[in-house]
Amino acid sequence: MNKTVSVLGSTGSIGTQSLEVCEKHGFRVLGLSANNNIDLLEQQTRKFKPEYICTYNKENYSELKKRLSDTGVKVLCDMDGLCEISSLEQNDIVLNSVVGMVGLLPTLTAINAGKDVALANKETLVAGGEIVMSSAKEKGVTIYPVDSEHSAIFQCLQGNKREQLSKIILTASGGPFFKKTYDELKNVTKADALKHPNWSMGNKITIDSATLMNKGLEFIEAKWLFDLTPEQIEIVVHRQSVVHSAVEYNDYSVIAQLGVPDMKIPIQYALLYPDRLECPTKRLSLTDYGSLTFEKPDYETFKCLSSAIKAIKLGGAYPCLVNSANEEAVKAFLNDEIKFIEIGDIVSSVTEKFAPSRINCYDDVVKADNSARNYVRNIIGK
Ligand code: MN3
Repeated sequence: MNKTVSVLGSTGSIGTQSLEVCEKHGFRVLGLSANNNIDLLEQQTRKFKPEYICTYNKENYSELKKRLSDTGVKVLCDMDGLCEISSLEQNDIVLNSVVGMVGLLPTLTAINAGKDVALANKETLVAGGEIVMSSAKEKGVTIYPVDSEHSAIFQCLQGNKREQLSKIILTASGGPFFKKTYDELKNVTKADALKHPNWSMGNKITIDSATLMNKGLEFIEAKWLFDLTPEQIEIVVHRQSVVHSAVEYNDYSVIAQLGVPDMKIPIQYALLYPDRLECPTKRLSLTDYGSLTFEKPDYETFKCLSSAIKAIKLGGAYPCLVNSANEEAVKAFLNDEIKFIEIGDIVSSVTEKFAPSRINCYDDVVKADNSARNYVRNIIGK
């Protein structure tokens, strides 16, 4: 396979797995970026020999440049560096697995440069769905979903008529606190929240899986990616994470995508589309599982989930506000400034406290993002 790929967020969980896929299929790696893990970024640079690397955190710039002075790599930093890499002419596809709102501008820059994007950054579509999808359409760029659920839906759409789709079924693992009551959640610790039953992921997304915010964000992403109404999206708790999501058509035939819970499968599909070649993972053995279960989520206890759905129904800046408030609340929880249960309380107050506003351009996203973060910092008192 002769493809040229840049991976933003290459030292994270998705980033490292993406590089495994690139290695397996002999892709040329053109650009890499990291925030703070410069040890791993250095190793990756020596192994994959990209032409450009970027540290988002400027403070690492001179150290990284010094360490790699024996190589020919061009070292960049900051948002400018991320955007330079994402718009490089030689890119066939840009895999964006940056964490948080930081990922939005590099996605928009790649799209404007006419580059296809393999998207693993949730905030891109949650905060900027309207502007991202309209620029992608305008530029004729394809956004390949990397998240397992959206990849599953994308796979179930192949060979069928999109206009004959009646709804999608988005599966959720339920996280470590499935079936717990609001009162029981009052005393859970950081260690409890960081233990995910099926997937091993970064800290931010692991907390989002525990609050079910992750599924709320995926609900919003699905709406934008597949041009659905909120009423066309059903969330089902499926503890085994084997059915990665499904699509129902007008004849009530439901097509699902299954596989072991390993992100390398959806990453590879996004990078190799439409090809299906051997993936560096395990095969699914249904008889090893024996039974698969499906249940309804508890929208009252898991307030983040209901708030995200409410936000996308209200539209405008609400999805962005809810997302940024969540990012700030999760940061505070990981810093031991608030309790687990407070994340949902804070996030759910956003749709009540903010007046409706529109998102017409990137600056509107930045404005909404700032006001939601200030709102949360005020509540916490920092
Ligand atoms: Mn997912």
